[in-house]
Amino acid sequence: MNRRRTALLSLTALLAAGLAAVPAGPAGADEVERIRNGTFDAGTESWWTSGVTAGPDGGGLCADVPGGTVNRWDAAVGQNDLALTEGETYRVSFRASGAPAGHGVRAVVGLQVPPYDAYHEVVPQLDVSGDTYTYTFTAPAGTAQGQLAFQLGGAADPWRFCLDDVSLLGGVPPEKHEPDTGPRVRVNQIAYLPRGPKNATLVTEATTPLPWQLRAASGAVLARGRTVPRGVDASSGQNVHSIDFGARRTPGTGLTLTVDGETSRPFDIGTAAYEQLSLDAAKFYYTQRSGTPIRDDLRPGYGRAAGHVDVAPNQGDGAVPCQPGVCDYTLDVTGGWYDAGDHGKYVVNGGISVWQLLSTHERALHARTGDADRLGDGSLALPESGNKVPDILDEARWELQFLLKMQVPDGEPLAGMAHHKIHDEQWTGLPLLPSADPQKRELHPPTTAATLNLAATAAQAARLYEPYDRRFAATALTAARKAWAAALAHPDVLASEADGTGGGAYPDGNVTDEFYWAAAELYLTTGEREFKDHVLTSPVHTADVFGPVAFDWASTAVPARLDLATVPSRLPGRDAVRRSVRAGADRYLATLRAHPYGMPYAPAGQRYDWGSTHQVLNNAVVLATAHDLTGDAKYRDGAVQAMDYVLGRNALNVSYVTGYGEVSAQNQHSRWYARQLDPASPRPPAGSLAGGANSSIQDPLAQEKLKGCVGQFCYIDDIRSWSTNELTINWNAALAWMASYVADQG
Ligand code: 9MR
Repeated sequence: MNRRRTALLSLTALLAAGLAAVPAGPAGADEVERIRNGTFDAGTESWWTSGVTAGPDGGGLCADVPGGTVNRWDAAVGQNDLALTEGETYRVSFRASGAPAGHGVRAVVGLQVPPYDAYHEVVPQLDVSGDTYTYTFTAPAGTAQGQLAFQLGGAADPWRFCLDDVSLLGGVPPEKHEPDTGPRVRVNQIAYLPRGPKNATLVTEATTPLPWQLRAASGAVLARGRTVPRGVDASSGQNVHSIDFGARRTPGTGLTLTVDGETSRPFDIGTAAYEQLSLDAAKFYYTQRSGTPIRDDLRPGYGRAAGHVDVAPNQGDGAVPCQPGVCDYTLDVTGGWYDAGDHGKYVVNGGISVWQLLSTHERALHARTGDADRLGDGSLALPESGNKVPDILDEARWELQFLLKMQVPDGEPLAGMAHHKIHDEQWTGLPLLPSADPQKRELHPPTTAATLNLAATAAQAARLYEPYDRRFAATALTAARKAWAAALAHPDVLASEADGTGGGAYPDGNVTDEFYWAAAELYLTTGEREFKDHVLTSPVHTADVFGPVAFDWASTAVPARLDLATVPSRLPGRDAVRRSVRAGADRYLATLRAHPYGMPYAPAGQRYDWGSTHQVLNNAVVLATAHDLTGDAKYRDGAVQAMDYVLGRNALNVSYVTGYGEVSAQNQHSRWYARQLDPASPRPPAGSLAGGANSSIQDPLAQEKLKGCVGQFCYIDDIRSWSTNELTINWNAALAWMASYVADQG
């Protein structure tokens, strides 16, 4: 299932720290300079210019950049025919200034020929006096047609750019990555519930119990105890102890744990943070919307033009053709959410995301501790707020309407099926606003998996929107039935693993679980015999589906099982379904109890999955559902404790949720939350979940910095690391579900 994105244009930029002015040192023995005439001693020889008036000035080169160009590449200076070797590390450095101050220059090393892949890019802001900029990167591919370009276009007014001392040194040593993991006492940096479990992990060489103190912000000791040595933790390679301070129930803020000479990052005992997190995690979706302007009054700092409406340079999603040879019609597939940090829209991932947001609402309707007002009308500051429909349903509908548009129209051979995905013909670079994407958009072939995702979510929608909009509910149910019939007629049309240019492949070789899921949702909505029979005769119905990873976009048996267990129905044998959920939860509980970091996640060989943070959360969803079903506090305590890992109780001492915790992920891979690359771009909004540790480290940055990493350590908070640090609609859905659940336990 590993997706390669080698042609990605997003192998980019450096941390703000890397922007410091560092003089380029002399070349060492094996270091080879690739730039010719980098000091401009021979005038402009070897350099080209485009869209600017440029010439030698003050020992360097200066360019007068016209105002009013659209794209960065409309005005540029550069050098071609640089030989780059795959896997070799390069240090690129240059001195640059800009007048007036504040203009950004996109300095990019990449291909001078199509598809113009960027191997490394940065957009530093220039000032008038000038600075030296130095970055290190490893070339993901080799070429004799490498280019270093300084792109200057896109400004409204003319400005002047000056450049000197340009160097591209090959054969430099890769930069060693030493994560700053802070104090060795690892806590949930947000909050522990007053009546919930309270656990922490200490990294230490000590092998005997150590005394700990829980302290108030004032320094006063509130509680004391002794650690429990746990030996070497396989998921991190660290020797650790665990700390249990669950006896302390009094709410407080700014608390710390002190042990072994170290003091933890601060945390609260309270519920308020989870109430906020349940909102922020769900608010994430509005700024992922395609096809509509994002209102700055609703999301200050995040307003932007509509993406992929038919306004240049977008080619728009209003009439999208298929890939050549796939179909001869076009579809209006505007709307929906962008999947992640890319501009693609994928039905299978949209499906699981919609299901989990709808389930956040549906759980609140049925669970003892559920509070459906939490995400009710007016809660999420949406354009639709105030329409008397719960905001969470308004948000999910934005994607549902897109999913419906992906259905093959009547009269076509595959009528009723759903196209797998729609995205750019080629990968684009970062940063790039959705409205600035110039690529051609294409529909990819329909698949059985996408069709069943449509059937499942549209069927679920039919029962949940019924009280608010009967017409929409009826439309959804009709589409779901049609999709179901089309999937039965075409039961094994699979997505190609090779279809990963310009967007993710999302291949899934087994759709038995998708059939089961769609049948379950159709049955729960209609009660009809055909769907009941399919559920009862599916091998998935009685299979052990609670593996190390409970569910994700490709594994949808558990979503079906959870809904069959919790949504009222007359399904024969429903008790056995409920017992199976409980048995699954018992397993995650056992994993959690054996884990010194308290996670219900221990993949074989500690090989962390792509998006492991959401896998931890989805396993916790099973625990939470067992609690909803049985009322047994041990399941609640397990579910709640799983949040600790995501919020800071981990080997890296980082909260994977932006804006939550003293140190949190800030640089997730995204084309429009690209602050790390461009100071004019925002960071991801508060409540954005990073994918987290991924043992397969598919991107070149992670391959360079994290080589040989163990489990939890396979993560880096860098925008270039798309395999460990992206943000996505399906991962945030797991966070939204769990944050709501935890808030309900207050
Ligand atoms: O999260 C997805 C992972 O499970 C798959 O193995 C991989 C290959 O298809 O794709 C991941 O999803 C990415 C998608 O393909 C494109 N948009 C960004 C997604 C997160 O990286």
